[in-house]
Amino acid sequence: MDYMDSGLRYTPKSDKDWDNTIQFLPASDNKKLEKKKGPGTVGAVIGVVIFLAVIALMTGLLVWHFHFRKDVKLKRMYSGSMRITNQAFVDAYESSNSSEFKALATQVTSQLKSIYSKSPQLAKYYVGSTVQAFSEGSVIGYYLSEFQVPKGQEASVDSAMSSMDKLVDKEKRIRSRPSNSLVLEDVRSSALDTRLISTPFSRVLRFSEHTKPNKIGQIQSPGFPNSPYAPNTFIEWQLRADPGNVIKLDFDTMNLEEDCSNDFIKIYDSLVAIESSAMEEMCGYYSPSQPLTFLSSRNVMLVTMASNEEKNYPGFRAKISQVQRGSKDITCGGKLTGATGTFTSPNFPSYYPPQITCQWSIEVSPGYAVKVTFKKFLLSEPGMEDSRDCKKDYVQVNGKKLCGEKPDGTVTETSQTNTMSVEFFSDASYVDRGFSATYEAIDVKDPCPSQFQCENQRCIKTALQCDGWNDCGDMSDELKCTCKPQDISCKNGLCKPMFWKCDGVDDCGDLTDELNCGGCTSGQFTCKNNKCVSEKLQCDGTDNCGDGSDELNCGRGTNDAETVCSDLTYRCKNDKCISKVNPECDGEPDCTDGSDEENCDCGRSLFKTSRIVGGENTEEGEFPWQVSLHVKGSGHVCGASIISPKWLVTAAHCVQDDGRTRYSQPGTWEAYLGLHIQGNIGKTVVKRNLKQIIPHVNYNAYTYDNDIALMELDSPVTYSDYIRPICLPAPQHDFPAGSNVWITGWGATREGGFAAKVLQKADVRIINHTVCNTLMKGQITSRMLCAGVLTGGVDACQGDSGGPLSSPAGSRMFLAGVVSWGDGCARRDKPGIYTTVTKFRGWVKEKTGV
Ligand code: 4AZ
Repeated sequence: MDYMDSGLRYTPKSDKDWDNTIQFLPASDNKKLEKKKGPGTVGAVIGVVIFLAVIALMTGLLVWHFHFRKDVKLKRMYSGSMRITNQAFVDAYESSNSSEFKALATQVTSQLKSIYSKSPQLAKYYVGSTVQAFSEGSVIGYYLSEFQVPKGQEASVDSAMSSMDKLVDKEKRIRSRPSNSLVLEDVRSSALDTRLISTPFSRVLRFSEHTKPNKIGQIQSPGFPNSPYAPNTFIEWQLRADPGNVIKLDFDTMNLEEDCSNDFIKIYDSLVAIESSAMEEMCGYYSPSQPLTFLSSRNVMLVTMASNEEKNYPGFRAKISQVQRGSKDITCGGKLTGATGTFTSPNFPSYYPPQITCQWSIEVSPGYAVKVTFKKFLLSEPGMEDSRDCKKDYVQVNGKKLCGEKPDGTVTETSQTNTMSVEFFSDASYVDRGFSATYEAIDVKDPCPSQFQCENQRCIKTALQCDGWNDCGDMSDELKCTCKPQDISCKNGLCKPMFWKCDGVDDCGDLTDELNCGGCTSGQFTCKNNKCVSEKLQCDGTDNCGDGSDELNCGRGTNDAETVCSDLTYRCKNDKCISKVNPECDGEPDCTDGSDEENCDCGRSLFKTSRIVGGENTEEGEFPWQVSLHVKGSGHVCGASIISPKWLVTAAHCVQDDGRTRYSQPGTWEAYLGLHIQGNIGKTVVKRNLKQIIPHVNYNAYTYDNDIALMELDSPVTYSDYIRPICLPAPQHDFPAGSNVWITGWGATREGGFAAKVLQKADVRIINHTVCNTLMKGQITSRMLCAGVLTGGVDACQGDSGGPLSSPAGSRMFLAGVVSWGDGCARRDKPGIYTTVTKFRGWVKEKTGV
């Protein structure tokens, strides 16, 4: 049968089938294919040689397969804990050198082996276990188990380990137990943090401490505070307290590398690093102004610290003490009566302990209802940020569960009767700062007496309703408004203050407030000076507006059309003017002499930029032109910007003498370039003394007019990834109202607050000059520029002065302003005021040549 013709295909099933089905194609010339008869001995020798070669090859393969080839196996470590209920704790168990410890540890390891042997997945790969510690209750054992798992099998081993409790049950049932075997309960285990296995630590240190009643002990990273912590080091501190106590760990310094995948501290409610008992992981810098204390649920705690090769920071220091269970730090709940009151999660504003349950019963006078407002609400766990079902830590009010992180004061709950029950629950892993709440008795019929009641049940002053601000937090005070005559009536029903009209910012959200600005009719062009001219006169070569704005952006093709010079046009080196707005360093040669693309090695950083008050940490090198100006011996005082290898721009008010310090003298200062974190003077940082300071002669110390100064470094710096200049804008550079700009600095993170350690950035918008002058009661000169967020909350503050207001254009940043002054920080309707750099472009050139 011809298989091809029949359309069938044959799939061999066995070697035997092959034999039966092999067919040879008929040779076209049988003669040619016939074996030639040759000399017999030569053929035999060749045959023997080939045979021997095949045998040698097969032997080699067998030796390689059985002797050298190894399956790729991965070391997998699990940490765990178990309660041994038929043993009583003796003090000797605290020391791993004691014979008592060793005897019990041997029993635990042999029992673990027996447990693992009940699981086919585990038995195959099990290597061994070590007992790490014992603690009270009856006896709790902490262990590490090692497995060698073939690649790809990790998940099956993880899953078998996660059901350890079932294996323990199985063992209990199957085994004809010897009378002295251990009775185990609460057996828990989880894979050890991979960072601890994959990193080859060059040093591993272990400390143990038993706290004493009424005594405060201390733990700290080695070398603290004199030297940074060592690289590639893993350290653990096993902390114990007397039975009936819990451990309090109180950090006074916490300053590690920002990236937790490199250096981190992890705290456990256990004596081994078991994920299900992890309380918190920390890295980066924590401000000492915020308390940072942790409480364990029992009398043990483990603190671990790991560092990698690079970037070692000062480290940490923490006090350790024991707190009796039942003392006021850790108790919570109870009966609350009276018309108003407050209550908080235990240890607030620091972290609540794991495994705690609290219940408050609030009762107010009959006829009234209970209203609870959470002023602070921080109950987040890693990975649970978006969770709505509150499976981990939660607060339950009137049967409704609340969890996660909520903006201050936005969570309010009201009861139907004069009683309310509030429960708080924290599970075994991860803790947060918790909550603070107030309660009050309210009249159900009039829950917000003489106030406006928001949909989220908050009460706000009636005057705040329909004022343009979202005071309720849910916008309910700004909906269904009949606007006052002095307000803008947005099409979407919102009312906004009239002074926001035509400020370049879409305040209504539907652009109503930015329509018809300038009042020109259709067919007319609105000039920068608000004059109206016919659209036909645009780009006709004549300045019809009177300010040249109708002759801007008239270029066609690559080279922008040269035009009549005005205050708004860009002047090339050859004194020809072009109409393109902001042509400098935009990558396109616009001047016929190419001068608009000269000196353009500026304004670029390693990073694309995607709290200062309301800001966030910058990446290292994100704002490489930012400089920290230190007064020698007293630290950071002002910011500055690099404009060339030798020159910095700062604020004139930073360099004014006062009674005690001669700020005007170069010798007073040192400039830190390439700095990211105050105090961390790494390899990327360059410190320079100053050669001269040139404040603007017209600086007015009363009005802050002309608040700009230049600083010459004593020697030029070499640019690096962390040190680069910002672009100086041409005098005509346009920074339109509403455009986004960046403020950066190490200044205070709230009005009257502490300075930031890590360089902060915040995104704000340029505010219309007229609007700003109204808001700032006529104090804004043409040498000042306003930027901020009028709803408040984001601003430069004390210590940011002199630093840059960086404006993105294409892939570069231009120095739009110098941080100068403001009415407080981040206040509503009070923007930050900056020195307008464009007004001083000629002065900078004259003084520095840049
Ligand atoms: C200052 O004192 C300062 N909110 C800087 C900026 C602002 C306020 C104060 C703007 O350096």
